[in-house]
Amino acid sequence: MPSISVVLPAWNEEHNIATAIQQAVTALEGIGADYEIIVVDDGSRDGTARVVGELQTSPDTLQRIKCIGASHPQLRLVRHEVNRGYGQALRSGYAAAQKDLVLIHHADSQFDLTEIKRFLPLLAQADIICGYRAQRADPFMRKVNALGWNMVVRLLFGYLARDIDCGFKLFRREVLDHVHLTATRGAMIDTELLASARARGYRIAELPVTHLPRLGGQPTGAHLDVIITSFRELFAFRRRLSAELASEKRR
Ligand SMILES: Nc1nc2c(ncn2[C@@H]2O[C@H](COP(=O)(O)OP(=O)(O)O)[C@@H](O)[C@H]2O)c(=O)[nH]1
Ligand SMILES: [Mg+2]
Repeated sequence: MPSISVVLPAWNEEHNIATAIQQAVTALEGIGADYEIIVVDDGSRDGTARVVGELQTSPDTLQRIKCIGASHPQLRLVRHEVNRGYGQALRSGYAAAQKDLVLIHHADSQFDLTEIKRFLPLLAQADIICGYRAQRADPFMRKVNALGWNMVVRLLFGYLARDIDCGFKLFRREVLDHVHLTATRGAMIDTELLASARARGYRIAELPVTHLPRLGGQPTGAHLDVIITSFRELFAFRRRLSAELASEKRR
């Protein structure tokens, strides 16, 4: 039975979060997993945490989440008092994860989580399974940004994956014990995970995933300050990774 922590970062997603949780429940029950869903409320100013709290206390709302409030609840909420950014939201979720595998899920439901079925067999040959959006359902400028980012990452780290920031990833939790994640806002977190893990010998596999338009609300990943932070962190990480590997070699 797969044992999976779903990490679900959410920032002002009160209209989407219940659907996203329900989708995770359906997908994980569909594969008979032992699972937990960790919602990281990243300083939302809307009712995101309230909706999760309601789902935790009234199991009827989500009929299939059964042991809410018990000693081993499946739906967990981690809160940031103020917004800290996508990278830190994922890091908080990773720190809370207790199962053998970690699955990233987004609150805007741009992925079809039932495709997790196709990820599991790849664990025989890899430690990190990275989806790629064969047909990306995002605005044109967003795709251009992504192309540029992927090219820069490839220049700095070599080939890691075709769609580095794809939000549909599954990996062994033990990978987190061997990498040092520092990303704050923006896209760096995925590069940091993949490059750090590969440098320590972890294997990456890829497969195409369906990508759907955002369920509602606004994406914020392409704001200028987020892009600038991402590049600044990326170059600093390139230098730090070399230093980390050199010091590990000396030990
Ligand atoms: N962009 C962004 N997303 C966040 C943040 N904190 C948590 N999230 C969540 O991360 C997920 C991905 O965000 P989204 O804006 O849809 O990114 P995109 O799909 O790459 O455009 C969503 O579930 C957000 O609610 C944050 O500070 N910025
Ligand atoms: Mg999105």
